[in-house]
Parts: sequence; C-alpha cells; structure tokens
Amino acid sequence: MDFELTASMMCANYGNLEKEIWELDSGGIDSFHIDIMDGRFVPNFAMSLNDMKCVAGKTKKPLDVHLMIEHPNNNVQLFLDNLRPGDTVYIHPEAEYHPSTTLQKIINAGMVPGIAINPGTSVETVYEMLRIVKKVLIMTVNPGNAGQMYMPYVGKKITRLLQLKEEMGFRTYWDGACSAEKIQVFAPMGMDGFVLGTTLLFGKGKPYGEVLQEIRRYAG
Ligand code: S6P
Ligand code: MG
Repeated sequence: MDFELTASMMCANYGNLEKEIWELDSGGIDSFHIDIMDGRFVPNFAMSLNDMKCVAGKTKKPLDVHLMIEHPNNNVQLFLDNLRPGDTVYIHPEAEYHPSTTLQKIINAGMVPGIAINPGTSVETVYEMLRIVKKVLIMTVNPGNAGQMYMPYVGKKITRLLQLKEEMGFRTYWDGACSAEKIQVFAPMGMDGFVLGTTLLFGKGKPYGEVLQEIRRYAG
C-alpha cells in the first residue's frame, strides 16, 4: 500500500535541528511538514519563515508548508520565494476573503496548491475549491498545537472526502493525533498521506528510521 509519511517539524528537537532533519531524511521520511503560525489565526507561534528556510536548506525532500496565518494572500509570496517547485503550500480557506486568488498564486509559482480543513469546517464550505487544489489536509484536531486528542466527529467528513477525491482530482492527507490504528484503518480506505507528530514519531526514544519502518510494515 502506498502512502506518504511527513514529519511535523514543530515537534522536532530544536536543540539539534540539523541532526533531526538528517535522521528523518536518511530514516526514510517522504517529506517535511512545516507548521507556520501567526498567533492570530491560531493561538500559538510554532514555526516561521526562517525555520522553513533552514529545513529547506538541509534536505532535498519536498516541503509541505501548512500556513495557519490570517490573510495568507498578504504574505504567501515570502514563502513561495523560498520553496522549490513541487513543494506543497496549504492555506486555510477560513483565513482569507478570496482563497481562490491565493491558491492561484501558489499554482503560478509552480507549487502544489492545497487547502487545510478545520474540524468545524464543512465540505460544502470548501466544495468549489476542491476543483482547484491538488491536496486536502484534513485537520483531525483544532489547529495550533501538537499532542491533542483526535476529534471523532471528523470521521464522517473524511469518508465523504475519500469518496470525492477521484472525481474531483485531489489527494487527502491526515493532520492531527495520527496513531498506528488510524493509519491501519484509513490507508486502505485511500488516505494518501499522514502527518506524524508526537503521537507516533517524536520523543519515542527510538531512531526515526526504525519507527518509520515499523509504520510501513504494519500498514503495508
Ligand atoms: C497542528 C499542526 C499539526 C501538528 C501535528 C502534531 O496545528 O497543524 O501539524 O503539528 O498534527 O501531531 P500530534 O501527533 O502531536 O498530534
Ligand atoms: Mg500541520
């Protein structure tokens, strides 16, 4: 079964970020998930532009940039200017008046356009954008922090998006409290990728390569 594993870098050890990136990269991670926060759209500050540049400079693997900022249209160019073609940029449609304009900027820059959907945001609210984007990041926790509990009510929306993805041409990614059990259930249903944070990857006292191999084995 083919699915993508991406590391949530806000959960990494910043005391030795270079080593963390190297270990994840050589351990077989597919991409690096960068949670950018502004303290307004979400009540936290996690990573910022310089952190993203640092990760980009230390790996050749793709970046998966999750913008949790108000009015991303005002600042998205700063991020686009420091990414490589083929990297992904997710915006939150709730954070912008005209999200389709911002998505077009992302497409014009050669990046993969995505939307992140909050637990409380319905498929209906973002339906037309599903035709524009290539990726949908399904938030299974409220955005802002790592180490939260999975919100079971998101399950119905996940099933709906998995039904729509072929017809509308997007891929689906899981973000929040991703456990072994969730990968075992949702990868066979067609989930294309999973963001790994404190639940499954970081702080386990095991080399990342070992954890990643285990995940691929039990869901393979
Ligand atoms: C949350 C953020 C996520 C988390 C990740 C943490 O706002 O978008 O990417 O960093 O989900 O994973 P976990 O396993 O600690 O919930
Ligand atoms: Mg995220």
